[in-house]
Amino acid sequence: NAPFPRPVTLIGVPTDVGAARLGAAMGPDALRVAQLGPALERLGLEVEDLGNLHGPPNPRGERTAEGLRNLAECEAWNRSTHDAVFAQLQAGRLPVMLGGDHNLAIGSISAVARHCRDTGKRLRVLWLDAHSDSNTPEISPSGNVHGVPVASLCGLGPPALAALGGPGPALRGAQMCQIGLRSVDAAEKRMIHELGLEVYDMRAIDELGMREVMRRALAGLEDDDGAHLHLSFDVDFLDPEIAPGTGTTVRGGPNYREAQLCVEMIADTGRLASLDIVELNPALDIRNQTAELVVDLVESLFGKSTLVRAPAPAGRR
Ligand code: HAR
Ligand code: MN
Ligand code: MN
Ligand code: MN
Repeated sequence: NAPFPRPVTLIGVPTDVGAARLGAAMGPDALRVAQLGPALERLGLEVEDLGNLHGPPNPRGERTAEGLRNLAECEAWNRSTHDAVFAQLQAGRLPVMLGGDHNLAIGSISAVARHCRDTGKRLRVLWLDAHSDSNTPEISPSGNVHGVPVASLCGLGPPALAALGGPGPALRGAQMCQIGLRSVDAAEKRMIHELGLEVYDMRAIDELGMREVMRRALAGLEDDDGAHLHLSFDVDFLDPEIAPGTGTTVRGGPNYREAQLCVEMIADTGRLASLDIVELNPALDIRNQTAELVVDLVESLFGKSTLVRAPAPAGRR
């Protein structure tokens, strides 16, 4: 019973400056090769592909005084991402980031938060990931920016990143729900509690099942037509047996059916309004199977596997 979704804009963000390994910069094209746009069009959506954003190459820098690698490059990529996402939201469209490593979520989510502040929408962020990405520069074991976007969005990060969407934190921790975690650093665990994130790790999925986890994660959304749901989908959320094409695989993730149920239940809320697809690394993939799996899941996210749904409003096909 999801309302017919708004038009979609694909935005390629070919960056790996936030990651330890090269290759995620090829993610946008792998998703295009796997026919993401045509797949969404087959569902009756209007889709425009803006092509790729431009930004600096990866200097593979050392940690600087701020504690992070490639900070200036990450700032540049996130600034372009922020501006592109904000413009699409203002135009009433649903932006889909084709990543790119997870550092780009700082730009996309800060733009979404700004849009929600401007329009009085209630923002909920779902973060599907094997990792929490809640390190601060001080506690990050690696200095890689894809490990710090959550803390940064909550105001704990270098101003270059934390203030992208305007002054003040983009998010309160309680607005974010993380699902699928199974690799969290020791100090990062304390940060999760400090930030007040809602977390369902793999043990919660084992004990409660994906259905109950998603029921809790999505509680209240369906009935709230003032809600904006942003999904940040890190490909390493998925079990490496089905999704080898990503830089930091961790065994013991959701299997194919669990992943389908997860995105189908998100589709049922009808509130999805922006999406990041991140950490796809074609250099590590096998015949583009991970990109094809992601396209399959994104189809379900936009209602493909829903058997009974309301007809599209008049004037739309
Ligand atoms: N927690 C580790 C760090 O901060 C690894 C984090 C990132 N890996 C990702 N992000 N793919 O989800 O370096
Ligand atoms: Mn809106
Ligand atoms: Mn991540
Ligand atoms: Mn991850």
